[in-house]
Amino acid sequence: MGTDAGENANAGPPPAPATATLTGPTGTVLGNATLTPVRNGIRLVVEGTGLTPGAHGVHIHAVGRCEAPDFTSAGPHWNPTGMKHGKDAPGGPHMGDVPNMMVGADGTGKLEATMPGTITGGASPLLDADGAAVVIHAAADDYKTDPSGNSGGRVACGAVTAG
Ligand SMILES: [Cu+2]
Ligand SMILES: [Zn+2]
Repeated sequence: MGTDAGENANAGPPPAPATATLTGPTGTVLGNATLTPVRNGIRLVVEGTGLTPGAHGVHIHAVGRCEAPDFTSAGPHWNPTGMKHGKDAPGGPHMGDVPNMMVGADGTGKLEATMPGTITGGASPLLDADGAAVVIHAAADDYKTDPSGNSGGRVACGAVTAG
């Protein structure tokens, strides 16, 4: 008591993460994602469960709409800079391209990556008028085949909600 707020004057609030709950074709929850603004971009953490073991392509898609069962409503990969798909492709990658998620025998996996861009604010934020979605694919992303790295169907989708 009696102290003022001066000790916190330089701290500011921690950046609020944006979040997504990923569901499958029948509405089962298959994971969650957090997107946190960091100094050099966006820190993405995706945790999956109930998935088939192996590598799964994961991307940020351009539209925050997840209509089962195929989730084509989420649109193409987030690509405000007009690039090709994949870090190993000439003219790549999309800003929404991130590494594959490795899923273990127990059906769970975790992906952590830092991607460029801003969640809100700036010239082309992730959360623009039509939002954005996190999508997990059935197969591995080969990091070079346009437009989606040959990663197969969309098995889980979650619209990103601002923090
Ligand atoms: Cu995708
Ligand atoms: Zn892509």
